[in-house]
Amino acid sequence: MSLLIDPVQITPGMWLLPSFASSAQLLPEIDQIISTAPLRQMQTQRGFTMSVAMTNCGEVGWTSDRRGYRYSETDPETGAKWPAMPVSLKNLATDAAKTVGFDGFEPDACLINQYKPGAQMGAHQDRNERSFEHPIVSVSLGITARFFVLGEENRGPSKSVDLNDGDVIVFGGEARRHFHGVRKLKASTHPIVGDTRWNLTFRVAQ
Ligand code: MD6
Ligand code: FE
Repeated sequence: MSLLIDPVQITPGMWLLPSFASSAQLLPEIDQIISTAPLRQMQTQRGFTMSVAMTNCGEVGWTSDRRGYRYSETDPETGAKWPAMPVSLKNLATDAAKTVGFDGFEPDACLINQYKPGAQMGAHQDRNERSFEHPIVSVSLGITARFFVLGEENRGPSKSVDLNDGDVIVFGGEARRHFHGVRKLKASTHPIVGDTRWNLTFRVAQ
């Protein structure tokens, strides 16, 4: 499948790989992960509850609570280590990065986001990772969401792209520091995934 992919550059450093991933292949992996590390709606430092439900796989996982954002080796809900990153997921991320010139991408963390209609993600930078030299690879499954990107500051004009089932984004170079987010998800149904959007972001956190 990936041989047919034509990467589209959205902004410098941000690439879209349309239909690079398959929800039929990935959903069973996600189900397995959430059976040991259940989805949860995290609190922000300011005390808001996120509309997106999250969990992780990998050596470390991203978490948020009243003390702030960080990566942790254990799931604060269960005290257990996060489930290992399935090799098939890791290879997908490594292949996507390589397709646009980031060779040797070896993620150690994967944040799994579940969106239901009405969920959104406000503009943010991903900056809890130790280094910005590595890209983030982002896989979208299920119903379509509108992703927006700004610049190094959280203002000014944004660029938007609709992320459909199977679409992969590679977010590296100068884009790695750019603010971005997801507009409120519109209700719709995907034949395999149902009324849900999944987003998996693969990172080199440590
Ligand atoms: C989402 N994605 O698509 C949220 N971050 O649901 C992100 O926040 C993101 O797609 C860094 C790099 C790529 C991303
Ligand atoms: Fe992000």
